[in-house]
Amino acid sequence: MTTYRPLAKLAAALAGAAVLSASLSVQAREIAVSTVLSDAFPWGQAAEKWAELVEERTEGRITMRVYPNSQLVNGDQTREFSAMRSGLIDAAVGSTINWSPQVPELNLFSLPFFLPDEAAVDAVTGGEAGEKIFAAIESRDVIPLGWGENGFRQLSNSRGAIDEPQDLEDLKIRVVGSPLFQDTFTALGADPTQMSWADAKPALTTGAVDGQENPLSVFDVARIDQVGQEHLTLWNYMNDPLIFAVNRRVWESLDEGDQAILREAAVEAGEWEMSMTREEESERLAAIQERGVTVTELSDAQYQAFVEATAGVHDEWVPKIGEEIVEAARAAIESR
Ligand code: X2X
Repeated sequence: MTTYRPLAKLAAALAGAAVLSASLSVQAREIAVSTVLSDAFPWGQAAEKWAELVEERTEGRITMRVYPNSQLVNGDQTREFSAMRSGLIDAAVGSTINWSPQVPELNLFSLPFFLPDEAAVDAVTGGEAGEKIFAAIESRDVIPLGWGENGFRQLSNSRGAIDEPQDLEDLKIRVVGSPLFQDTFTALGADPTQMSWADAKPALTTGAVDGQENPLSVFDVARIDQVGQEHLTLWNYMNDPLIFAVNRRVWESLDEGDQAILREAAVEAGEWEMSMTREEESERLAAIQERGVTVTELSDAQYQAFVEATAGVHDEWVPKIGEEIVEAARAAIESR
């Protein structure tokens, strides 16, 4: 019997090596996905959904690990696109606002009072303008795969109800670090201050700023009412779509099958997140009102006064966005 022992050992060693090499060959490829908001928010949930679908459909070959709170860019959300372009981060579910300093075409969505409703947003993202915007992103070494939605942005402040541009006079408003926002709030007579989301809540808490603008889901989940923001104006002045995207080199390292899985999963995760976000809007508004926040809605005439006050922002920004994209978007909105 003893003569068999070395053989048995050898067999065991070989079996062990086989198991080891099999496990190495199926070792998961990891892709780092950046987001600004965590999965407490629909935005972070969109990224998690993407990761879940990809993991499932690649049978664990690809793991997409989500890094929320802009941590891969040290909190500086307006550097997310450059970091993805250079390959410092592999992928992101990002906001059109945060990427607009590097992709001027994305300012389309931030043009004040340009997109009147959800159908308009869908007509733009789903049509020729959306294709041109995806081409603009791709020309900068990032592959866009699908759309999601942070939502229509509403205005809050600690001072009083706002229903006309004059009410914004000299109010310090926290805005994202994107130049168009500086122009919009300056045109409205406010005093805009650019800062990251990470700095926004502390600035609201100390009263360093009087107001901010964000979608209802963000106001609700981040409990912006708890930092003195008692007045909320529903003015739907712009929509902030999200884009699922991957760095070009990472994309090209995947085979066609996995590329298709990533793309389809992004489209599905985006559709799932958008319909959830839209359905939840009215409940969120009710919850915000129950916490004692005064909600102001605008009459047509009041809305028009804001449109007129910001008309100059369009004159300034349409050429930077590109006339063709703006025209394609306008046509899509009209025929929605
Ligand atoms: O910073 C913001 O306001 C946020 C969270 O909405 C974005 O990242 C655009």
